[in-house]
Amino acid sequence: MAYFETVNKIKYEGASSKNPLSFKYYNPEEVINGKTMEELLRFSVAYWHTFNADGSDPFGVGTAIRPWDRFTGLDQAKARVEAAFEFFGKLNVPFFAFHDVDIAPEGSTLKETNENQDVIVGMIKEYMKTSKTKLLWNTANMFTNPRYTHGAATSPNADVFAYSAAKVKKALEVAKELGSENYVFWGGREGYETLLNTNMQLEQDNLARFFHMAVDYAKEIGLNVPFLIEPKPKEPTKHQYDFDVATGIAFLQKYNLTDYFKFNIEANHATLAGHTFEHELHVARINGMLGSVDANQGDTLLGWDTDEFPTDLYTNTLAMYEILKNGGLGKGGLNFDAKVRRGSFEPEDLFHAHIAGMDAFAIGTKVANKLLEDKVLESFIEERYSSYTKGIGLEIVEGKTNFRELEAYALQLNEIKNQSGRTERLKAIINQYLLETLSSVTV
Ligand code: XUL
Ligand code: CO
Repeated sequence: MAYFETVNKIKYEGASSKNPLSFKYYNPEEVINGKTMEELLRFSVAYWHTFNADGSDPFGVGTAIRPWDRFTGLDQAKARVEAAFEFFGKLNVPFFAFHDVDIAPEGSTLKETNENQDVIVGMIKEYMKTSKTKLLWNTANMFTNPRYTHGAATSPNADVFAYSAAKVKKALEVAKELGSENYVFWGGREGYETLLNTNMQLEQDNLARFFHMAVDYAKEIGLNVPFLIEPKPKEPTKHQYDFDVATGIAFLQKYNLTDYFKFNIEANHATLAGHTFEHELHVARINGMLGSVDANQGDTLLGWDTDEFPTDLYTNTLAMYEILKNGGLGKGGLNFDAKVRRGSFEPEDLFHAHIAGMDAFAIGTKVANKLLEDKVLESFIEERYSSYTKGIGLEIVEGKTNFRELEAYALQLNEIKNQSGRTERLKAIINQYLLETLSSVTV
């Protein structure tokens, strides 16, 4: 049966199309810099926001009634799989992502929960045989159930640590079974509420022990995929251990985990940490650790994780600039960890939201690619740092000088001349590229 009867397969129709259920800018077959947009952007649908969320918030119940809501339990989970693959096919999207609890209900025991997983994973595997949509990543939800109230791998309760290990063990087996491209760890409750009751050192040591056991088990079962840490500074805990990429790198270095982990960077998590999206992508990129992206956006007027669909062209341009400079996302993708607003409660809105995000990222990609082709920022930055390519600057970067020599050099300087950073000029150039790209595709 069809769950989205009013929607046909979404096609690229170009910017002048009046069909709301079409792509205006995302053309999966169009080649940019040697890759098709589909290969480059690797869009992914997040199961939890699209097939589980109902629009409820702390002040009110759900507003979205989905066609699969007339079922319950395992029957509902099966209906969700049918609906999901209909959605993936109609949206023509190459990837999806899920938490264990998104796809199958929890049972009253761990054994029963695992059995429910097996039923639905088997069904997903069948659907994947005839669908082009692959699994970008899966993960274990270790934050919703009350047992994780004090954390999972960082819980003060060793039984919770053990239970969490069992959950990740199962999720790694599922990743292997479904041929997942990556495995994600978002430490939803791996942090603390107050230092008055917290042994931070033990909690962080335990988190590292947990990651090492996950690495060992993945090796044991032949699961050879990047592990991705998804940083977030707060929410649900007051302070989360994977605060941002820089904090994550320090953690991975301290505990000898850098060989196995990269980062899954979420835009709204970056802004919650007081960074821009492009800052987090940049820090990961220059450290060779940009793994994948949770594509969404926050609201500048609201200080929490609103998980909106990423429609901001400026931000998407700067994000794609980092991604293109990284040579693409490798095995990662652009996963829409984004939800429709509570008022957009019709099933069709799920399509409108994804189309909006995909089109906005397609534009960002075109603008970023043109900026890179013309070496706009590269040339400026190269010139700005040119003092390090000759004379004393070259000696500094080659490690051939010292404080004594530098003092002697400084003493004979008459006047130090700086150059303008031209921030406003550069911002104007970005606007010019954005507008030029938009007018060239809107003919
Ligand atoms: C929560 C969040 C998660 C992770 C996966 O803010 O982003 O959905 O992406 O657990
Ligand atoms: Co996320």
